[in-house]
Amino acid sequence: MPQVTVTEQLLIHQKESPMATGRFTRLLNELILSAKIISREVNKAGLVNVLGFTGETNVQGEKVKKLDEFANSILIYRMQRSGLLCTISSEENADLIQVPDNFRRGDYILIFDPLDGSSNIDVNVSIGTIFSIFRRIEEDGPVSLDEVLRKGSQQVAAGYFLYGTSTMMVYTTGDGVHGFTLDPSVGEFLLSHQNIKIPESGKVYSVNEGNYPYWDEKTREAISWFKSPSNSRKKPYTGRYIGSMVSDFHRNLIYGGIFMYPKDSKDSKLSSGKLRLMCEANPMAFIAEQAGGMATDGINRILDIEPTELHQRVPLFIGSKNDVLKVQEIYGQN
Ligand code: P6P
Repeated sequence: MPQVTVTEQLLIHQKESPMATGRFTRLLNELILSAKIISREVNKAGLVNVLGFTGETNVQGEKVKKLDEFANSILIYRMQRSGLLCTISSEENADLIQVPDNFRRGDYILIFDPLDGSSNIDVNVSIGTIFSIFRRIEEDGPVSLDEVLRKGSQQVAAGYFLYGTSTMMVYTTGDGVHGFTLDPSVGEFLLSHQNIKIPESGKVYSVNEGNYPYWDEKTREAISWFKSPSNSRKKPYTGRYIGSMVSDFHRNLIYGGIFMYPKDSKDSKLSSGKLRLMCEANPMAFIAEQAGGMATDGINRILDIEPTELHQRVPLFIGSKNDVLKVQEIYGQN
């Protein structure tokens, strides 16, 4: 099978887009280089002193691990200098990260979670970088928060890098979902999963059952359905929960299934769920829909949610279409 690199795939897509200027291709290539650097550090985390905590906490109130900080700094450093962005938002930073005046600005907006699943870093479980790209509406001048707080349906691209048994890149630009696997011997991401489609119904459900005491009745009913022998499959789904959303999502994307992080009453900060709309739910929802799946907050389509805050959280039910529809049906029942 001819080896197609992600850069070749981007150039093919660029040639097919009459308005393409090459800037978008360069933007993704800058992201790819950042991910290769992060992958190198993640894959030797056990060998050098990048484990453990920096002693700081981020805007989410979570302890920052050294690899979190490293990934965040690599992405900010490289993307600020790309000349392709007008502003950046990171899950680790409370406010927008402006492009310094001495760097050229572009018309793209980049939102990312630099290292999702970072609580798993010290135990060698897969983690990932998630990104979401918008094109600014205004032509020039300072970028307002309103220009960034856009519905997920307006993304021009979204994807993730998964630092697992191999390093993968999965992305969409609205023309299907494609997966690339890093061949470390040549340092290139090679096309390994062309036009990924998620099975309409899955066999796997992913949720943190430890939150059961904090769920409302509808949530308990929805999750119990997947565990019931009288569901539409006439047997319970298999439970799989890694605790790293990129990893859980990726398995369900390939095999079929549903990932759920409902709202719970455990912590007032998490009363709308734990996952962030802009840097986690939106990009993954774009990918899920492009692969034939669905993503809702239990009732509303994720990509239709009008953001009001940069780090707002949403309940998330994402994956195989029929499984997400079942959740929506249960929440919609009176
Ligand atoms: P819990 C990682 O911190 C993360 O944001 C997701 O990657 C993951 O799915 C979730 O939190 C795990 O949360 O509460 O089950 O440990």
